[in-house]
Amino acid sequence: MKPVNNSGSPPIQSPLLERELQAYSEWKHTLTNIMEEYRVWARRHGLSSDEDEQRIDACQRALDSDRLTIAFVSGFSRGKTELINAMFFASYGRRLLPSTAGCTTMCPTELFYDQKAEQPAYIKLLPVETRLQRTTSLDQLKQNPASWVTCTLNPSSADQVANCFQQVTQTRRVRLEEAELLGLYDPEQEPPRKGQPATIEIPKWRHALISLPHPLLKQGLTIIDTPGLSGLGHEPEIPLNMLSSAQAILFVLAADTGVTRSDMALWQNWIEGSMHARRRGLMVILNKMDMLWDELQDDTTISASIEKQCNDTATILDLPRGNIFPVSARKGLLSKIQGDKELLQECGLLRLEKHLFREIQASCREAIQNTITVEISHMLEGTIGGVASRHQGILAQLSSLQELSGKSAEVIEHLIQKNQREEADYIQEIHSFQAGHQAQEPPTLQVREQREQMRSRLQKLEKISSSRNTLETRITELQQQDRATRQQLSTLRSISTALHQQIQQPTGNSAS
Ligand SMILES: Nc1nc2c(ncn2[C@@H]2O[C@H](COP(=O)(O)OP(=O)(O)OP(=O)(O)O)[C@@H](O)[C@H]2O)c(=O)[nH]1
Ligand SMILES: [Mg+2]
Repeated sequence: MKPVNNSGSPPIQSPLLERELQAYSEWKHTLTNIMEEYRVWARRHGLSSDEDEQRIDACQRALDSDRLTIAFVSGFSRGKTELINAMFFASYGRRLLPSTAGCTTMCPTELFYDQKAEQPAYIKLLPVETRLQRTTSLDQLKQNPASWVTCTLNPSSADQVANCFQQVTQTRRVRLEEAELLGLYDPEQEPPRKGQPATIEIPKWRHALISLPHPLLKQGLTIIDTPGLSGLGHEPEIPLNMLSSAQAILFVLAADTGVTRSDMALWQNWIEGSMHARRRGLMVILNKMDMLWDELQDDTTISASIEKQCNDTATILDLPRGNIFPVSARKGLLSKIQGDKELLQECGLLRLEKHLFREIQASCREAIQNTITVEISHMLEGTIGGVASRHQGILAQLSSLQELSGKSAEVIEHLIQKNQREEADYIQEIHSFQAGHQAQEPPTLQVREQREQMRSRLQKLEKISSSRNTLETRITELQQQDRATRQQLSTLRSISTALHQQIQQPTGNSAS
């Protein structure tokens, strides 16, 4: 895609964001691999259960579907869309999403990459008439392609993409009754005045889904652009759900006006309440900082007035000063497109981008760490515990058999010696007996009985000897099991260590 850039410098990409997201994806990939390694190993050693398999599946699905979501919220015309263009789409060399004076974005717009789609570059628009199907939630509507109007995007043409994006600004003029029926007009709040046309302008679309093969979106980033104040109020379900699931919310104000009454209402209605549940990821942007740049004032005076605006905003919204970011989205977009590094530094965008990614990565990692710690670490610990107690059992059995085996050896030795003595005595007796009788005389009854006793003793000895063999075989078996179980424990412990180390491992530069 050719950038529109007359300065000759290439447009500035967002290497920081791309690097960070790349590192984050690799971090998740390694976690998935460790779990898969465990799954294969556990199956081979007969240590896997259906429940364990399901846990691993659930964790891998969570890692797979994990998205970093950033939502932009403000009153109309504070510069949300321009900020999105500047932060993420400057490499297209032009303003990609429509940003003009007055109300521009008319419906909540989600930008992401749909890797499962056959044609992954599209814009899908939900007609406002679907508001008549009051029981149908956005999630249900998302499952029903027939409800949406789809346009295919050509990612190699920035102009074609930007033209298609213009649709999010579309409105329709309808009669007041129709607007009322759609829930977009309340005659009690705004009674029609005499002489005024009985029509009203309403958004043409309820929601826009944009899938674009863009490097950051492909890494799992989702960006949510919301319409100004009125749009949020019309579709409460959509922004509320989106805001609660977003890892970061950027609340945009204009630096020249500070916190206006309508900004305050929006803050109190939509953001403030969710702050308690949100430990991190809330940033307030003082946009249009360039409006405070004044050639007739020196740099120190300008910096002091910007700092004052930031401090005042922090006080009014009861936030730490570190959550307030003065930027100029317009100059940011321009500086990136023109490759002007000095202007990029001045416009405050780099500081915001760095902070933003540190925040969202940290909150995503926290969520993943919690899931994996709860699901997989517990499962691994359970398996290690099971194998360890089996090992203890093997060792106990081994020790008692070895003790027995020692005893049997003594007993057998004793018996053999006794038998040898008896045999010697017997032979001695026979010799003495034969000396007193004729050599060829048949053995007497007594001699026959003695021989029988001798034979029976020898049989007993053979039995003892064979049971000793069985005992030794069993001991050898147990010794083999001991070695195999030790090996299993060592493998399990190294998988567990690898998993924990990976969970704690910092990703990318911002984590350091
Ligand atoms: N001077 C200046 N103007 C800006 C800046 N950012 C945005 N604007 C202008 O402010 C106007 C509104 O910008 P948008 O990006 O459309 O604002 P928005 O918040 O998306 O507005 P809605 O979509 O209507 O809610 C446009 O004319 C922009 O060019 C900035 O940093 N400096
Ligand atoms: Mg906008």
